Amino acid sequence: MRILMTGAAGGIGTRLRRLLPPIYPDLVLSDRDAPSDLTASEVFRPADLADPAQVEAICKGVDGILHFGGYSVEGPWDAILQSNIIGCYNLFEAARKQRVKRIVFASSNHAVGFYPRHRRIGPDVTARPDSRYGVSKVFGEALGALYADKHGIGVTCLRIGNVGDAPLDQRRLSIWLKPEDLVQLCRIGLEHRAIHFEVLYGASFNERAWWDNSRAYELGYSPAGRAEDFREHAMTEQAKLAADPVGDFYQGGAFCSIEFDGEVSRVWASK
Ligand code: 15L
Repeated sequence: MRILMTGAAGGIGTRLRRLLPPIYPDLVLSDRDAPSDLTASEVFRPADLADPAQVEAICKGVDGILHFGGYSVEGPWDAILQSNIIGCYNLFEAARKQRVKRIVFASSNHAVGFYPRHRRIGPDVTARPDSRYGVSKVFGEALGALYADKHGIGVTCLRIGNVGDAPLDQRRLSIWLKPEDLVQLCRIGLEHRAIHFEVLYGASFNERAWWDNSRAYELGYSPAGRAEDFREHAMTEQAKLAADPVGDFYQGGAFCSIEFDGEVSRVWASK
């Protein structure tokens, strides 16, 4: 399979550049600017997601796409609009025109960040985005459903928690995703025969998980990472953080408290 990965210069893209080549030797990397440490063995094609012609050019001859490109945190509306709304549309549309068979879309836990931490949620819950960024991820999931149902592209949306070598704080003990486990989820999206449209949670085996990820397990996911192995480190880091009455209550953490207006007391009424 020829696989295109957008967002190759980003945090997740940088990790996947090291992990994917043994599995997908025919890997094409893309981003607006080339990663500074690009090696001679890597194939890189620059593209601005906001430019439809550039996006179509990188999709030529591709069997599957890992779409990790775009704006990856909360930001100004125009930046989110260009990268994650227009850019995401351009990507799905280019994939349709170029007859790409599979897309794995990097959605985010921030599509559902305003669920309180005491709620266990599955992939079918109503969207509760915690930011403009979260709204753009809901939009991407909706595009994925449309292009699966109308155009037959096999789409997997991964509501990614936090990818890294270890969980960074208490919240991340629930949502941590080991990079190798992300690779497994990408492989399911690109290769599993049963994929039509799926929303899966991008989390390792975390005992404190807020998410019911049983569909991923049904599809063969077998995560190697276990957040609790890093509990002490995460709790030490947590102790260094200031209390955040809004962010500490909701799954989305600090994304929920950014620009939060009004009564903090209304937080406790959340279901
Ligand atoms: C995300 O979606 C972001 O891309 C990442 O930078 C982290 O903030 C992560 O969520 C998180 O919730 O920890």
